[in-house]
Amino acid sequence: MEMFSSFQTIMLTVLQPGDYVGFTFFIGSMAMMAASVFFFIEMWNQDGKWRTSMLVSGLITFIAAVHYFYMRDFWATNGTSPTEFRYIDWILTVPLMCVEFYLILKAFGAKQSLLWKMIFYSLWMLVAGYLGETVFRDNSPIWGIISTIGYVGILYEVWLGSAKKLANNSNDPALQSAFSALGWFVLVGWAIYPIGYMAIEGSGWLSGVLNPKSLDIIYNIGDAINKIGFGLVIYSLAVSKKSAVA
Ligand SMILES: *C/C=C(C)/C=C/C=C(C)/C=C/C1=C(C)CCCC1(C)C
Repeated sequence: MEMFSSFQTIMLTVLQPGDYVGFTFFIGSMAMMAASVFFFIEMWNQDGKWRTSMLVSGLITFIAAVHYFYMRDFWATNGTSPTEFRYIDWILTVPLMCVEFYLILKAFGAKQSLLWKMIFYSLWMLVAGYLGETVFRDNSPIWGIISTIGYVGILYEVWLGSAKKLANNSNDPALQSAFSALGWFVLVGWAIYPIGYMAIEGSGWLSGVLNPKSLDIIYNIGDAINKIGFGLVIYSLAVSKKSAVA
């Protein structure tokens, strides 16, 4: 009996039927890993100047894959949100997504100041979000609003600011359509996260409506869409630019 109950404790750390959060952590880890293999291998089939962008796409999904392995175990062991791993992942991968914007616009005159501005906005957004989910959890809406200022800063750069102007002036239809696809990911795909944040138990604006567990499910769906989607946009751009020689 003694042995059986400790066996059960071990069994609890694997997937249980009905553990939808656990499922999405598991699927997320596999999807991120598969996407990384794809981007790392496909980068060698692209012209040289696109390899850095492809490498960054692979790094984004690879960093996420490693964090998903940890988050999956953390969830299975504790049954609580792996907030620290989540934000460590984001603080590495979101700035790398800003790097993607910079890299594809570099040939059209993007300056490093654009990159630093976008990284600054993303750090602002994520630090405020982390504080709202941890230390100041009772006041999560206020920190969510502070965080949204950083998000709006990124949106401004991409939809109206200097990044948009560079894309418009590029006279390169392939670049422009990739840029606009990335812009839609930031506007619609990234807007998934604040919805998850509003599920914070107690103080979240939607905490009466959403099950607290939906926070991680929503974040996991957002990550899969955005990280793999971003990489695929870069991949299609690289493929469309491939010189005709086989
Ligand atoms: C790969 C990870 C990505 C693209 C993460 C993006 C995260 C966000 C856009 C988070 C935004 C938030 C707000 C705009 C307000 C509430 C707090 C956050 C951090 C969830």
